[in-house]
Amino acid sequence: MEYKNLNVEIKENIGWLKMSRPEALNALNTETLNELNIAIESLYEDDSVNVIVITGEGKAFVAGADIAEMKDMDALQARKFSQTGQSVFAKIENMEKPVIAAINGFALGGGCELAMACDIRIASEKAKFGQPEVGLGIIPGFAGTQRLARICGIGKAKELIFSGDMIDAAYAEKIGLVDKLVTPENLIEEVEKLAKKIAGNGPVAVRMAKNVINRGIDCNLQAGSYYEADAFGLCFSSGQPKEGMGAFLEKRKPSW
Ligand code: CO8
Repeated sequence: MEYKNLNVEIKENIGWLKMSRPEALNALNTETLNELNIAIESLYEDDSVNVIVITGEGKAFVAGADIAEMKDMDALQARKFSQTGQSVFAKIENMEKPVIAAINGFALGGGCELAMACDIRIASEKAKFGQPEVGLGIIPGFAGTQRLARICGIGKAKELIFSGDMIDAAYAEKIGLVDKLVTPENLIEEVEKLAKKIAGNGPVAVRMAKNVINRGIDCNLQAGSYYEADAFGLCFSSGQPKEGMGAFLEKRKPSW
């Protein structure tokens, strides 16, 4: 499918999804969110894709929700817009395939929220982060109040959200918002290296692991461990453990 505000490409089991609305620093309007929803769904359905990477074109990853579109919304339209973004980002978080955010530049407001919905955040040293919504008279609306507190802790979330401060990538890494920092020139290469590594592992095992980590974090240890044992058992229904362990014992690479 042709998208207006995204570029999607599949290469060697990796689905590359590039936010591509550079004239507005890739800001998320309704059209872009709807396209993102379709693209994510189609990469999920495509059996050749094991890992998804989301990145941005130009100097931004995503500079937030589209301020021009939001400005004249009434309360119900704003609520609907918030729910649309939340549901697309929940799809990214909940789908079983791993999603890496390759953060090339500004990740502000809805852009920071998009990055937080991804499983792993790798950022260029030039990237900038923040939840500047309160300066616009609004609050984060794509679940940023929830995910930032869970990722960085309640104090840091409040500091960033109340102040609206923009922070650099080094500080974002320090507070755990970024998992790995790389030079701008190496961003795609580093992300590709990780994506290929993940894509070469047992696909069912990787999906089960994502599922269990995500579900378990909302449970107590005992419930999460119980869920882990179920998922561990479920891996065996795919036949992939037999191949993975057989390959180890026969000193060869597994063929999934
Ligand atoms: N929305 C719409 N347009 C934008 C946005 C945005 N978020 N960000 C940048 N643009 C546009 C600019 O208006 C400008 O357009 P034009 O060339 O037509 O004037 C173009 O992109 C380039 O931007 P700048 O000239 O400002 O570029 P600079 O390099 O000078 O500055 C910044 C870059 C610092 C990123 C600056 O553009 C900026 O501060 N952008 C806004 C960042 C922001 O406040 N983001 C949060 C938005 S609110 C949000 O995300 C809420 C999410 C939850 C919504 C819930 C639903 C209700």
